[in-house]
Amino acid sequence: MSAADPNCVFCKIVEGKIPSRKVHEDDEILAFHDIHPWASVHFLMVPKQHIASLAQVGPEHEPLLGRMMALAPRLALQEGCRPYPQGGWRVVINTGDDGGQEVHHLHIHVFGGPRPWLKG
Ligand code: DGP
Repeated sequence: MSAADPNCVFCKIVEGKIPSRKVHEDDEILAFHDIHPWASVHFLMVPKQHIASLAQVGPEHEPLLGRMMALAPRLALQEGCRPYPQGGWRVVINTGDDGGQEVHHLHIHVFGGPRPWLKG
C-alpha cells in the first residue's frame, strides 16, 4: 500500500486526523459526505491508499477500482438515492487540472437526488 501523503487532505481523513461524516469504511475504501455538496446526496469514495488520480491507476489497481465501482450503487441507495430506472445517480472522477480535480487523491463523486446535474 502506498504511504499516506502528509500533505493530502484525504489521507488525513482516512487517518482520522480530519473529521468526516462517514458513509462506509472497510479495509481498502472510505466513503464520506462532501464538505461542499452540490446535490442532495453527494458523497466521495476514496481508496485508503494514496493514489493521486485516475491517471496513476494501473493493472494492479483493477480489483480495488472494481470494488469501488461495485460499491457505489449500494452506497447510493443507502444514502437515499431512488432506485434505477426512475431514480439513479451520477458518478464522476475528476482527473487532473483540465478535469477539474482539486484534491489529488483519487476519489469518486456520487451525486444523487432529483436531477442533481441541473444544480450548482
Ligand atoms: P475534486 O474537484 O474532484 O477534486 O473535488 C474535491 C471535493 O473534495 C470537493 O467537492 C470538496 C471536497 N473536500 C475538500 N476538502 C474536504 C474535506 O476536508 N472534507 C470533506 N468531507 N470534503 C472535502
